[in-house]
Amino acid sequence: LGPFHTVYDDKGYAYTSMFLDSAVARWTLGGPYASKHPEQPWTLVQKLPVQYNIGHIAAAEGDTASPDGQYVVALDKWSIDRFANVGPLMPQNFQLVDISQTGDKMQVLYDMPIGMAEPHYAQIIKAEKLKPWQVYPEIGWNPETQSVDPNAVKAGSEKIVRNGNNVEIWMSVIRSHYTPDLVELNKGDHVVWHLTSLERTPDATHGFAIPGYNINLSLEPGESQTVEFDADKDGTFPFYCTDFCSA
Ligand SMILES: [Cu+2]
Repeated sequence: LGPFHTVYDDKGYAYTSMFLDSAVARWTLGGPYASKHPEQPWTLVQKLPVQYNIGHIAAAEGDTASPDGQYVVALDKWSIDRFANVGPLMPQNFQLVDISQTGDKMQVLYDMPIGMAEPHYAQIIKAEKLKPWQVYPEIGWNPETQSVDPNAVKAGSEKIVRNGNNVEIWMSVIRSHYTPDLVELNKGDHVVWHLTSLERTPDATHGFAIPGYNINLSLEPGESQTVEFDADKDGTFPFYCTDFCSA
């Protein structure tokens, strides 16, 4: 009952999410796919219970011309009694289903609670298809323009320039240190603050927080960012790295 979505494998089976049944239905395709499985074409082979009320469903490489056929993930909307209850909001539940054997041998291998909104459409692709950057291509990279930011600084060229009430800061960021590490402003100044991470080490992310001004940045290795604010409060305001590298 309650069929929602259908995905495919490499053995001529289709998998349909059954919302009201809380099940994954495996059924056979016909035509050119009829010889890939031992059963009759267009036949229900197995209804595997999942916990609970599955909406979307994803098969490994399932939307390509060459599905992988090893795994399906059931994206279940409700978990109810599956995990320790910590309040009215219970987690969604992703379940990894082994579909590697033919016939009625599907089984749930693993539960993964998701503490956020209802799981919707998802894809599973081979990891080697992803070629992510580990650090930005050059120091001072602006991810919005995909180029080196004109306000990026190199080590040694950091500076603070005051022009009347306008103060512009070019700061570098590296493990355990911001340069400059002291910035003096007057109440009423307009502040433009450029930050450049000099890091080339993968995963060496730094942060930059001035809690007194509600400023909170994440600076990935090599990234450059600019933040702008009006210094409208008296006092001394600490700034520090929220990735806790001691800067
Ligand atoms: Cu840091």
